Formats: sequence, structure tokens, C-alpha cells
Amino acid sequence: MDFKTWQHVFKLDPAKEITDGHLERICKSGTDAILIGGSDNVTLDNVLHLTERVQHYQLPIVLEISTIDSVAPGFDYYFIPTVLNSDNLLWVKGLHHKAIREYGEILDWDELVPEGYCILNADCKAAKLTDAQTDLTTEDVLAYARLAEYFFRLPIFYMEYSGMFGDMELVEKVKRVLVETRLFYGGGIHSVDTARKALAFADTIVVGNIIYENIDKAIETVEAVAETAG
Ligand code: 1GP
Repeated sequence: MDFKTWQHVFKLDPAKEITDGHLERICKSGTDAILIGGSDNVTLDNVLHLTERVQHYQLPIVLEISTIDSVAPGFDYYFIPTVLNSDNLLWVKGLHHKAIREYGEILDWDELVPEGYCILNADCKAAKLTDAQTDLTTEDVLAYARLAEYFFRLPIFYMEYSGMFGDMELVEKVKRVLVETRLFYGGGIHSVDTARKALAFADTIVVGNIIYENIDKAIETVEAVAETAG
């Protein structure tokens, strides 16, 4: 199992309700992995509860860490965002420093995967929470991508449009400047068509909200992967 081969990931929010039936459909959909993460009301309790339910299925499970208090053992990977377009150092390296100060001795560094986030939707919760500077030109975004690839050597550059479908021309341009760093795209994928468009340029697409709004449409997004592979 290697996250570098994943093309499609469902992001489940531990603060949101999902029925057993819907969870089963998500986990048996053919997606490559389940990512557990959210922006608010993420607690150790709801993370553990959701994780336990997902563990019934033979799928890689990732915890995307948003608060130190809700970190639990037993995941295949821990994705750790560093928000490249935030001027608030807490979200760039402050929380990371705090966590390493506390758990540095016992961490399994091979399980930790840093993600260079570039948050591009000013209205999303993550942008507000992290004071992200979302008013960016193409050159700004390309520079963040190169910063991730060549300066910080991050394994993932994550274009985060959470809640809206992003600028695919920009996604294409970013993909062209990345070599080793994987391009993750998330935001507003709510059909096979939007999944297909994003997957034309991104290495990995992340599908979130639609799971809770229209389960059939969410499941349909996985079809885009089969098409690319074929
Ligand atoms: C959120 O990038 C993910 O962190 C997915 O976005 O919820 O808009 O699908 P959506």
C-alpha cells in the first residue's frame, strides 16, 4: 500500500453522521482509501468511533490531523497539513512543533506524510480557521507548488477548494510544474463529470461533502478512475 498510487480518496468527517448502509457503499465503492478529517468538532471520541466502523473494510485508512487532541493510533498514514498560504505560523509549523515536542520520542516517522496545503476558496472553513491568503495569482500558486516540491520537498501538494469546484486551468498549470510531489485536488467534486475533470490533471482527487448530500453522486465519482485507468 502506497499513497502515491492513489487516484481517488473519500474524506469522511468524524463530526458528521453517516449510516452503516452509506458507509458500506463508500468503503466498497472501489475508492483507494478513506481519509478521516474535518475542520471543526473533531474529537478523539468521534474519530475513534468512525475509524472503528471503517476498519471493518479492507481499505487503507488515513487520519488527516487537524487537532493534536484527536490523534489516535492504528492508522496506515497520518497526513499532516502545513498551510503554505497562511501567514499564521501556528498552521505552518506551530502545531507541528507542539506535537513533536510531546510525541517526538514515540512517533513512527514513516507513517507521517506532510501535505503542503494551498487553500484557494476564501469561504471555506479551513481558510478562515488558518487565516489563509486566498487572493492569489497564478504565479503565486505556481510558486507555492515549487516551494512544496523543491524547497520543502513535500510528498503532497494539496489544492484545497473545499465546498466549491476549482479552477481546472490552474490545476493543470500546477501539475505541469510538479515532478516528485503528488498533486491532490479537493473541492466541489459532486459527479462523475467533475471527478473526471479534476482527475485529468490531479494525481489524486479527494471527495468530501457530496457523501453527506447525495450518496449516489458520491459513489459515481469513483467511475472517473476506471476511465482514466482504461
Ligand atoms: C475537503 O478537499 C476536501 O477537505 C473535499 O472537498 O468537501 O468540497 O468535496 P469537498
